[in-house]
Order: sequence, then C-alpha cells, then structure tokens
Amino acid sequence: MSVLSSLDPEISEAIGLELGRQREKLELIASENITSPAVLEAVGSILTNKYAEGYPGHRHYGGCEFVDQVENLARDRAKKLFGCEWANVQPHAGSQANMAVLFTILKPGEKLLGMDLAHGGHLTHGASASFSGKFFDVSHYGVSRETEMLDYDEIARIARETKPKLIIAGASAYSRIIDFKAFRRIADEVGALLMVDMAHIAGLVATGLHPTPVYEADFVTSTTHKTLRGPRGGLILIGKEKENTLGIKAAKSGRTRTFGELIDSMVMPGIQGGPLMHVIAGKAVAFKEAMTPEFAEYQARVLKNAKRLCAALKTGGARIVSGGTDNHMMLVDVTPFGLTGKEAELALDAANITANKNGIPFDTKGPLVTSGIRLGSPALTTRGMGEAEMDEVGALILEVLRSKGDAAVATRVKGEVLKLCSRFPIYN
Ligand code: DSN
Repeated sequence: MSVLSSLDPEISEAIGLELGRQREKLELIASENITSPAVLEAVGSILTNKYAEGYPGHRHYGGCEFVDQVENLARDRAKKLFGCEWANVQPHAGSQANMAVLFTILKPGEKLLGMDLAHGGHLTHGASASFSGKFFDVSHYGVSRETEMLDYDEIARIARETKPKLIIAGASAYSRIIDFKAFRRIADEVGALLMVDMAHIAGLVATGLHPTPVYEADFVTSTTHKTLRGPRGGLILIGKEKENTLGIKAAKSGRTRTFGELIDSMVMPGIQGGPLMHVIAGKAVAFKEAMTPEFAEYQARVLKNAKRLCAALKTGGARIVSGGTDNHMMLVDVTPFGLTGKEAELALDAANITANKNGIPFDTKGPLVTSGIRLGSPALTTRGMGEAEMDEVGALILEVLRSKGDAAVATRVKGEVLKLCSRFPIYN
C-alpha cells in the first residue's frame, strides 16, 4: 500500500488501523469472515475500471471480452458449487439479491410472508423500515415462545390465513437447521412461490453441512462473504430453471420467459446498472476455493467450534436462545448477567472481543439496546482456532460478562486476547 500511503495518508492510516483491529481482536460477528489473499487481489484488481452493463455476450459496452470470461467463470462455478441450473452473480449485496426476487415476483401491495426481524429474520424479509416492508403487504412468522425454534405448523397456519404470493425462508439470527422441505410443503399448500435467503449458511450448504434449499426453493439468494468467505456481494440461484408460473411473456416474441430471464432483467436494468466486475472476480475465486477439500474441512470446524463455544458458555451459566446451535452461530441472552445487549457489546469490545448486540425472541428491549448478543465461529475458525481455543474464548467472554464491564477485568482479558490472536495471525 506504499502508493496509497503517500497519496492519501488519511485513508491509508484508517486501513492500517482496521488491519490492526482485525489482527488483534477476536471477531465473533457471525456474518463476518476473513477472506483469502487471492480474493483480496481479485477485488483490488483493475477490473474495477470496466463498465459491463448487461450479461456475458450481451453487453451495452465494448471491450467486455475479458470481463465476460470472469462472469462466465463465476456463474459456472456458482452453479457447480450449489448444484443448480442458473445463477446471477451481479447483485451488489444480499439486499439487492432479495430486492431483485421480490420485485420480479410481487407487484406493489401483493402479499409476502417472511420471518420477523425481531425473531431473527432480515430487514429485507418484510421489515417495515425496508423497501420490502414499504412496497408489499407483509405478514410475519416467528419462533415458538417455548422452544425458541421455528414452528412449522404455526407457519403453515399463518400462510393459510394470509395466502402470500411469496414466502421467504432464511434468517440472520437463527441457530437451528431450517427445514426447507417443510417450507416447500407450506408454499405448495397455499400456492405461494418460495424464496430461501441462505446468506448466513451458504458455506455450510456448499459443503453439505446444512440441507440445501436449492431443490426446494423457487429462488435462492445469498451473500458471498459470510460462511462462504468470499468478497462482500450477493448471488441469486435457481435450482431448476423453468418457465415462470406468473405467465409473464417476452414483449416481442410472446414467449413465456423463464424465471432466470425475469430475474436477470430485474437485476439489470431493473435495480442495478453496471456490475462490479472486480467483485464478481472475487466471487469466482471464492467459489473455486469453496470446492476444495480444505474448505469442506474448514466448514466442519466452523460447526464444531460453534458447538464447543456454545457448550463453554452454557456450562458457565449463560442462557443460549433455543438451548444450542446446529450451525455457525448462537444467540446469548445476557439478561442473567444484569446486562443489556448494548452493554455486553461495549464491555466485550473493551476487552478486544467483537460481537454485536442482537434482539432475542420476544425481547422486551428495543433494537438499539436488546437483551442479547450474537456470536459466530466463522472468522476465528479461519484464523485456525479449534475447540481448545473455543473453551478459552468462552471463558474470556464469561469473565467479561460476569464483571459487567469492569475496566480492570477488560484490561486483563484484553491481554489474554492479544496473546491468543498472536498465536493465530492473519494477513502476515
Ligand atoms: N447484516 C447481516 C448480518 O449481520 O447478519 C445480514 O445481512
């Protein structure tokens, strides 16, 4: 970064400080990861210079022969990785992937059923502050009060009552296996289409460690930077490409267009302009990495580490929402420690442990305060940490939470965190 540091020392300094933060803090935010140097190189490449509105072979600009190669590789690898017939790798983020599907399927005012943000859903699954809640007639399902898990009978009941045109499955803060077959049955019963947002679990799905939604859902959306460990970005997949059941026809030929064609034209020109070709290259690299045995082994360790961290916290008296985890994350109710989620996040940060406050199901506190924190194992596992380190991390987290943010405890724990981080360096 020598050019940057002489040309723009302020930005260079901020990047340097962020690198230091990533190196010296324990990253437990469940949606973050540490991408490979190869992905970083692709994203930092000269591909950022190129405009390429359109799709490979059908661009609105000249000079696209090499970015066509990149996008074709990215699409082909995404299809191979997830075993599907169709892929669009252009969404700038998961929200744009979701927006493209919602705007393809639903007209303003039509009905959508998604998981409540307050129970672990995502903003774009119909939350009132998001486009998804503003444009459509939204109903929500949540988790059961008793089990804090999805109750498929209850989801079916809500679907029968509300008759949505589109059901969204998937979550940002749910630590259990999601039964996509059950969602398919519900969608079929009420005549709805099914979209699965697998952003959090995409790496687990890619390696067969979570049941795949690809053959159950009409559309699968994802980000590429969470468990999948690629660059920040979005992705849309269709398991079996078929004529759209909405009867939408091509203007000129009168032919009924496929769902893939409809999504392609909604992504561009519907909601985006030029694709970020440097990011698409990074996605292609990440998909290639995700097909390696090392990546499968990494995902297996992500699962083991999450279970071990969860067990360490439970043994130390923490209450885990739903009692455990089947994936890469867990939600911890911090009220037994006499803390809010916001206080816990700040106390942990002072000890060099990064997590995010998170509402827990039926939370009595608002989203800026919350009663919980969300913890995930993907980034620490990428650093090479294993189950022994999860015991250590669990003990450090408990020490901070029990101390209610005591400064001396934070300083002691920070010292331990620095030692742990130095044993598992990144970007050296
Ligand atoms: N913001 C992401 C998360 O943290 O889960 C979801 O997109």
